[in-house]
Amino acid sequence: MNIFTRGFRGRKRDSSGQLPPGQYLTDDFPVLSAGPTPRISLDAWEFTVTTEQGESHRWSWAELMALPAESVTVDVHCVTRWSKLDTVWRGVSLDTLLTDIETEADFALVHSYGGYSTNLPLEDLLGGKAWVAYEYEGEELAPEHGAPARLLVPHLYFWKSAKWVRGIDLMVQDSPGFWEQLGYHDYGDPWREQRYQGD
Ligand SMILES: Nc1nc2c(c(=O)[nH]1)N[C@H]1C(S)=C(S)[C@@H](COP(=O)(O)O)O[C@H]1N2
Ligand SMILES: [Mo]
Repeated sequence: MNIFTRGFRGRKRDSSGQLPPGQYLTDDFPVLSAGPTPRISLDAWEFTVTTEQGESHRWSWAELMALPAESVTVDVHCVTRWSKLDTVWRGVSLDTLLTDIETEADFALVHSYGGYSTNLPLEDLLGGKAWVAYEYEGEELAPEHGAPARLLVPHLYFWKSAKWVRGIDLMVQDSPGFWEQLGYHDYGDPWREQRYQGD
C-alpha cells in the first residue's frame, strides 16, 4: 500500500488518503468494454457536439490537435471496484470544446463509436472536470482503452468515461445511457457509492 507516501493532493482524494468506499487498489490497467474494440481512422474521426436546438459543432482530428491540451494526473474508480491512482492523461478540456456553444441544456448524453453511451449533468463536464483524452502515461491511447480519444471524467465512476468518444448531445432533459438503462446510477459518484439506481 502506498497510501502513506502519496501525500495529500487536494480534492482528488479525501483528506484521509483513502479510496472511495468498497474500492481496492490496482496497478494494472484492466480493460472493460461492453463490446468489440472499434477501429476508427484519424481521417474519418470526428467529434460532434449537438445542442438541444439541433445545432452541430464538429472537430476533425487535426482540429482537435490544434486546440490547447492539458496534462492531468487523476485517480479513476471503476464500479467493478478497482481503483487506479495517479493516472496521467493528456487531452482537451471540455471547457475548451464547449466554450463558444450556446445552450440552455442541463444534461449531456455522450456517444461512442461502436454504440456505447453514457449520461451526466452538463455541469460535470465543465469547470476543469472532464477532458477528451488522447494520451495515457505519455503514449497515444491503446485501441482497447479508447483510441483515438476517450472521455475522461474521473470524479465519476469510470463507466462515464466513454471510450472511442464520437460526440455529445446536449439536452434539456436527462436520458439514460447504456449502463444507466441497465440499472446503473444516473450520476455515479464513487465517494457516495452510487453504483446502482437507488444508491
Ligand atoms: N465505449 C465504451 N466506453 C467505455 C466502456 C465501454 O464498454 N464502451 N466501458 C466503461 C467502463 S465500465 C469502464 S470501467 C472504463 C474502462 O476503461 P478501460 O478499459 O480503459 O480500463 O471504460 C468505460 N468506457
Ligand atoms: Mo467499469
